[in-house]
Amino acid sequence: MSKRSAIEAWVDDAARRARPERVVWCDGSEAEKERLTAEAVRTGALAPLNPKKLPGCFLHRSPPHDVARTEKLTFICTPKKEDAGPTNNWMDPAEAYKRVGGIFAGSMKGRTMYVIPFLMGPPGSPAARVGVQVTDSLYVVLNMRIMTRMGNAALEELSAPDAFTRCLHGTGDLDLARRFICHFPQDNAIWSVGSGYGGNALLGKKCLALRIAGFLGRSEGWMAEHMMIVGIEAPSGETHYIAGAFPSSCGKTNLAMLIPPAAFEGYKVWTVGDDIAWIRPGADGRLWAVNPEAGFFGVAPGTSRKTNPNAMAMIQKNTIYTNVLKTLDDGVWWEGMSDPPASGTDWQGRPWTSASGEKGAHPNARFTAPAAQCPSISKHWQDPAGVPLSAILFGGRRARLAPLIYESFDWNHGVFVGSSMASETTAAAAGQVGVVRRDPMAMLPFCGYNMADYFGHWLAMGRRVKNPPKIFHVNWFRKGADGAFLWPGYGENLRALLWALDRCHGKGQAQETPIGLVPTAKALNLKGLDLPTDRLEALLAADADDWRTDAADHAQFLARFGKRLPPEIRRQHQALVHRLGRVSTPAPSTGGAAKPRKKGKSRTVKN
Ligand code: OXD
Ligand code: MN
Repeated sequence: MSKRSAIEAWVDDAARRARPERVVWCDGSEAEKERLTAEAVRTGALAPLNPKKLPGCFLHRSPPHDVARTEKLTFICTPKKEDAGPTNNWMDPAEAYKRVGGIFAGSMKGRTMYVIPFLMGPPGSPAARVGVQVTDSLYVVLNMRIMTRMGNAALEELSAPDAFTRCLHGTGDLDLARRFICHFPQDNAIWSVGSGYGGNALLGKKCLALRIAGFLGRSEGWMAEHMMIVGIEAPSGETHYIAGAFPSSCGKTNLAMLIPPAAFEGYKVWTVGDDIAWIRPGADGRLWAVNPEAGFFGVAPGTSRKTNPNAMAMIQKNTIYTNVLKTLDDGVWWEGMSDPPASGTDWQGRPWTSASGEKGAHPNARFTAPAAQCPSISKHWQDPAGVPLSAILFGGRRARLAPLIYESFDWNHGVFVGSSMASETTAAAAGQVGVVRRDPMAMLPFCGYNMADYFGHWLAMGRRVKNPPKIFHVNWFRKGADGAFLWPGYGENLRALLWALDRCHGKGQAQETPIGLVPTAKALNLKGLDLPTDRLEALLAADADDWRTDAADHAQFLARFGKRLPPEIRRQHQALVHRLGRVSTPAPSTGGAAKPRKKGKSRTVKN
């Protein structure tokens, strides 16, 4: 059997189903990029932008109902429903193959089917995985070319003829009633029809690198996480790495590319990844992370020279812009980038003026740019071994409740803290924006199996390594009584990261509270920042009543997993409740009384 024979057989099968006029294999070359880009411009999938201002950049406009991930139409198709768990949509695999296969059948008549071999992870890395996607969308091909190592480079990494994820994609008629994003973890396969949007259609990203990889990682002893990875270099030249899980559109890209505040001369911040981390135990007893992606599919609105100068520098060339406003000189603009132009063409291709009060760009408008173009890209971003993690952050968008930063008592408590994550929903997924929902480890939409087992896997990973990273929770989005953000965010977030690294090195003052270890007011380096004491106190406070309410809500969420919930998570919940005082734990009991920690003596937790 030749190395490519299993791929060829699978592609033949896909072509028999979709019946395209022609099949084109992508090799990933520059010449191919030129050819396919010209073709995309000819067919209208891409519009050229000003080649002097934005060389190699193009604009794509999506149909208005295909601009975000559609979580309601995303399914985990395991033979047993309980293996998908209560937080995923489930479909029986036979039914899913039949339904999606029916929509896919003949859907490429008169069109081209592109075959995209792609590699997730650095070439030569034991962590890397090969996928093969077929698609009829040139936009998808050109995005996959940026986001993955596409073409021959991927085929060279195939370890065995069958060792690839089968990624079947067709745009279909884009009708929501005929849109399905189905995952078959047991078959190492993904079938997606009816959408051309990033997270639904670039199958290497959320579908493979999180849902399928998560399933594989559980049986193989590694983790696939919705995390950015950043290196902080101290003036001494030492660099320490932090991975951070935040829900979509909550600032992972900005955090991964942050510029230290002026008072932190000599510090450098290095970007390893902005969205996904594959994490495995190293021989040295630490956890090591690689970024499986090769590009950044970032949220444009809010990105500016002030909030993320590195991203702005990165996207001046070879970038695909999706659903942004086009200016009169064929440049791009979005809300939060700069003062608005007087007029332009909005993300739907309609004439727009700044006086209209309408959004020029869609709130989930995106840029797709090669990681290598990022000025802060780490020299280790493609290191086959990855980078060793000192700390893991969990963070949500929460106007109340969570302090700026707190440290978990230990790994198991950290896993519990991750399980308690909640955040306001954003425009990255279709549906209502701004509603607080539980989003454990920022993986609610991306966990490819029962989330109770996922918590169990996290607990097990902690037992496997001698020196696990310390786990922290952060919240850049806390608001004061006046509704304004208490913390300036962006580059200033480095101050919290440095406290976390201090804690990893046995330094940094903390006070023990019922929720975890919160920095003392003096422990954060606030040099050069004008932050009144009452604001700092408000930022670091944990109101016991709020936390009791939250603990009750968390308990309800955990109760959905029934007996499958690891007893340790339930024990952690009981221990938190005990520390907070008064509030019951409705999750079903399997015995094993909580081992209470001694009650916190903090001033900041108000009882
Ligand atoms: C993304 C998302 O595109 O999380 O990264 O939606
Ligand atoms: Mn994401």
